[in-house]
Amino acid sequence: MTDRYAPKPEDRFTFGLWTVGNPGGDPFGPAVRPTQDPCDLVRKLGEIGAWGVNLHDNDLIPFDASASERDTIVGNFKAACEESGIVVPMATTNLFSHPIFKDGAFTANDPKVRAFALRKTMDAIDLGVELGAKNFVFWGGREGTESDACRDPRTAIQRFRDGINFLCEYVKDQGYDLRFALEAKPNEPRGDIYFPTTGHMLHFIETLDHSEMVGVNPEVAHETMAGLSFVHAVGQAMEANKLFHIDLNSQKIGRYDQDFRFGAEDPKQALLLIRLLEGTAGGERWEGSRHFDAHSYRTEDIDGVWDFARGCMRTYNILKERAQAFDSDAEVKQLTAEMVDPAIDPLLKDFSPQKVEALRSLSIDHDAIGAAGMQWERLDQILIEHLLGAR
Ligand code: GCO
Ligand code: MN
Ligand code: MN
Repeated sequence: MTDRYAPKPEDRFTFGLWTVGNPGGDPFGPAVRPTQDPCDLVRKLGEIGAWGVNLHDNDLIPFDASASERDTIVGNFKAACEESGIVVPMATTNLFSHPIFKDGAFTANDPKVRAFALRKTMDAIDLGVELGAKNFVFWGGREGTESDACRDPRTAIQRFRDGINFLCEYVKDQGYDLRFALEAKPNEPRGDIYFPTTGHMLHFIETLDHSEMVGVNPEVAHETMAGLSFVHAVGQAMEANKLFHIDLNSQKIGRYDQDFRFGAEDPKQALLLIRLLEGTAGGERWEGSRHFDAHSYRTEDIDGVWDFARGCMRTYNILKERAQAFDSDAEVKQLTAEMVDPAIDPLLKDFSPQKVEALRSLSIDHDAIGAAGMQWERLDQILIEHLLGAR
């Protein structure tokens, strides 16, 4: 029997080397799983039906590797990807582990740190392009503070802008076909991180020299940590044509960055997100990678890691089917049908003094409208019943 939820290449599921390779260490205890070889991870990802793998430079190449060591590692990795039919759609750079970055990379006060960050990122861009990546993610994990006495936040923003502008020019100068995706997070590992939400990033992007090359990489857990709606953040990014990449996982509100298996904590929100990405409620399907930036519970061994990875993809496909069922439900269509009023709609945009007059002379029974129920209780119950497989 064929499994209708089995992942297929066209589903575009990707995992980071750092996700399925996460050995389970946390601030209170060491690793509980062995370190896995990146080539073995890629082979296994191919076996379980993923489409691609993403990486930080140092997930593959040790921080202090020589040029010839680097080339050997990259050669073996490319061979493993080809053999497994796995692509590398996204790459990034680790600007948070080495102590040189303890007070930030592009925003650090010391110009030598900022120079080192630019150099390391250019090398990581070269690596990503060599592996075929079309998106390069910036997650400024250390770009923040514990004490804001150390730096004017305006200076931090200007330094970050200088860095991204420089790197956009580098990509153009090399003739690379590569876009940047900026990832926001409110805190952790810093007390506060600059540009804490996707909305902050969307504004910052518009201040760049080459804003057309730069979009966002929103993450479920990060927006949820800030107590915000991920669906709204992704919707705003899509509406602005700035959704370049996405980090899927799950998270309880008010906790540390949990990076749980996709859909584990928030199946209803996950379903609403999939409606947007797949376009089941209207609008075009978003064609980017469905990237899982999550990791297995610390309780698991290596087999548990693959249960985790299969679970992310399977839950996505089950929820996609549920979203399609919800949006083809006749009652849902009727409840959500767009209200059109050809006499009023043209008055609501494109100001003119005549429209002001027309708006003022409209007869609107505010009490009757205010008294009518919206039926969103009914709609949400139908959503829940589709989610639970009862409809
Ligand atoms: C985190 C982040 C990272 C980034 C990754 C790629 O909270 O640790 O989500 O996992 O996404 O560094 O840029
Ligand atoms: Mn992330
Ligand atoms: Mn995260």
